[in-house]
Amino acid sequence: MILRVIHEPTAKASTMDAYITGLNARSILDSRGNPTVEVDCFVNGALAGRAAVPSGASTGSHEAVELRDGGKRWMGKGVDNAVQNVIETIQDALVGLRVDDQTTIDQCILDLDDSPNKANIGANATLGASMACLHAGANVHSQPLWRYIGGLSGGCLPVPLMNILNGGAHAASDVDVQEFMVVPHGFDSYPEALRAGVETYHSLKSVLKEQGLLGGIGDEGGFAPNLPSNEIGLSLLSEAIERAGYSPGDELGIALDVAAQEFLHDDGYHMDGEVLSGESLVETYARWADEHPIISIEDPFGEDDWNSWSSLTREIGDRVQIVGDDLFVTNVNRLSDGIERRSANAILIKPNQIGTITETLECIEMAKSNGLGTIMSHRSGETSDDTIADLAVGSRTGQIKTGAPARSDRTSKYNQLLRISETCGEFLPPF
Ligand code: 2PG
Ligand code: MG
Repeated sequence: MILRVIHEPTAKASTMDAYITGLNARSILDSRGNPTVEVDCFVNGALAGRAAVPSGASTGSHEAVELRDGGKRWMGKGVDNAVQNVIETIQDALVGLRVDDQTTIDQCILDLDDSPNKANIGANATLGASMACLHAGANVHSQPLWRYIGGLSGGCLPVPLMNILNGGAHAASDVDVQEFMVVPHGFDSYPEALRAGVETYHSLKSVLKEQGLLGGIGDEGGFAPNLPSNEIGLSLLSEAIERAGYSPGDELGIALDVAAQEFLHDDGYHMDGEVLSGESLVETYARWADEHPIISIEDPFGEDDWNSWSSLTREIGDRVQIVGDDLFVTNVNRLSDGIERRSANAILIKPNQIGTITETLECIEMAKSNGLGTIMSHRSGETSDDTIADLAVGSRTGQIKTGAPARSDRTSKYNQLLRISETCGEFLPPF
């Protein structure tokens, strides 16, 4: 038992003159070595908030647009135009606004781009500015970010969905399923849950080593072996959970992100060397859920295959969380369609899919008020920015997925949640 002195701000800094006086932006590197946008927000001439934007690999086509420069420099992935848009256009619009009025800040950003998907300014520019202002707002109120976001509702630590075996677009292996995650839901606190997930990660390493399967690491820090079939990945996870001394199902469950859009072709879903229809994939998932401790399946079908989604949710939605990522893209319009069609019973929340904090929070609110589960999420390309940890706690999503417990782009989020757990004890896994 560690006894510690709690250092929480007691006096409130003066917020009388908390106005944005400037923004700065630059291109920095993300975890895959690609450029991404970082933004600074100045209040009264002093740096008050900083944020960096993540980037996906298996991106949904309905996501807000990530502005890339194209051409030869940085293999076309430069973000100089997005940086320029922050420094000129967005800064012009925000200087003079109260930094703690996030709704107005985000509305002013939205007013700058009349395209339906932020294609003119770039969602990487808008999210960088929006998040930097959010940090600055918390700072001028001398509040931890999660508390600033949570307000009177306080905060709740999320259960981590830890991606310990990587496949699909995140690995150079033959595994079709993108993410095999362990979910330590049978524990009393976030730190204990995290420890169980970390121990399982290390156990998986020894299981893979024994079977001669230990090779590279995927983009999110998980192991990335070639496997005879996708289902073997499920068995390996259960073995790792048991090897770590835990009970699969009772203490740690398995969550998948199939990212099926990545292997959907004109003739059907290409999985395990076969071409499957949506209907036969429904049967496959139902069988997997019967035979393995699966508690959550994300993106089981393509982003516009609405009927297969509804069919799976009808079939196993009473016992398995069915999560829309590419399907909903953190967009309230796509989400309300899905609610009407009963396509899923949970949503993945990625701030950069939509491009501002206010829209992200609105989407969480819509999901919750319609009884859907909510999972805050990183992207496969990340930085050390840990904003999503505080967002998950303050907006009480209940779940977070942020990769393996390895590589500092992933552990920065898990570690921030450890810090938050020193003052926020609520932990209510939804499983
Ligand atoms: C996903 C994410 C994060 P990417 O599909 O859920 O794990 O991957 O950022 O590549 O879209
Ligand atoms: Mg996904």
